[in-house]
Amino acid sequence: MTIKIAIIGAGLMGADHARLIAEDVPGATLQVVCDASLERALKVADDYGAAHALTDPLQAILRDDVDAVLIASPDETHAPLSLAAIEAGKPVLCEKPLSQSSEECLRVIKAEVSAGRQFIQLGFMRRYDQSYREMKSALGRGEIGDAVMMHNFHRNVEAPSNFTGQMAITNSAPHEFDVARFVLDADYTAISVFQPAGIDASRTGAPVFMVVENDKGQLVNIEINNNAAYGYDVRGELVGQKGSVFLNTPIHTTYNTNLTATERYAPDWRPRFAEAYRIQNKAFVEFAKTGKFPAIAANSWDGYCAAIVAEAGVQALVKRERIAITMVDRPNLYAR
Ligand code: ISE
Repeated sequence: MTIKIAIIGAGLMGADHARLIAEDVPGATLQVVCDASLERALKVADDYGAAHALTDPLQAILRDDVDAVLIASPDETHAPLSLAAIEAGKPVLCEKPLSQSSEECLRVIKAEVSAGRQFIQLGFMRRYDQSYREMKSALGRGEIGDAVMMHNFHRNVEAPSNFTGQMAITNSAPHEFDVARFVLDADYTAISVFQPAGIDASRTGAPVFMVVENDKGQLVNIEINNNAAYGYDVRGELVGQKGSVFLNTPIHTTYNTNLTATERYAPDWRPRFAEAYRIQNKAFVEFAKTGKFPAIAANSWDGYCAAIVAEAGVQALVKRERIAITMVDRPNLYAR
């Protein structure tokens, strides 16, 4: 059985997912590419051999020749399109965040609960990254004792021009919110957000430093710096009572010239997490085939958990105070 996929959004991520589906994921065909710009949809459809290019996402979701939907359109469209796909009974791989509003995530959760099954696999691809997986299993095997804290940093070369100051927390940090929750297997209870003095806080992508507390009493700190200039750089360290696991950026080559050894950084997240995206998308195709939700993938509940801490983070930044995080009860559909 071949799963026919409609990709909604033909920007940076949509085009990358189209390439992956067309070239790297067996058992799936790129059927439709949909984008608000027909020109962009046609280009990506043409580049990766999709049968159709459209501009109306609802039409793409409802087509009889589409079995599954991959949402890579702007953040504010993720939840409405996910709801439309749930109504059409089609599985979705939705780019993060599910929504920047926890209320809206709850609407998606409600729709899945009423349907009695999960449809949404959320694109927190770092769960599939080898380094985070090793970190999690070292903790599980007891090699570093009980976890005490997790340090994270997440740097981009330059923030896109549409980035607002708060998007460091609502668009970039959700990766860390999710992956630290996944590694530590704990929920968040409070967040504090700091901004260094001497920066232009109105500039898009101004840096933030967060400290998040969880219900196991562990501390997670996260630096987001979207204008780091030198390269895409994501690292972290899980600190336990008996040791630590450091997350390196995989570097495949060292260039030796002019008496100097040089290692290069990726320009953005696509090469850094290429393998994680590939495994994630394969898991999605398996999910679309079997209806069995992939074991380690993020779901709508995880999307809600990331959104609620991001919302509290924005408040913490605005009010300059520690904000407590309270969550609704987890529905049985998402029981661990
Ligand atoms: C972006 O939206 C992503 O998803 C990238 O993975 C992340 O590194 C970047 O900071 C986000 O803004």
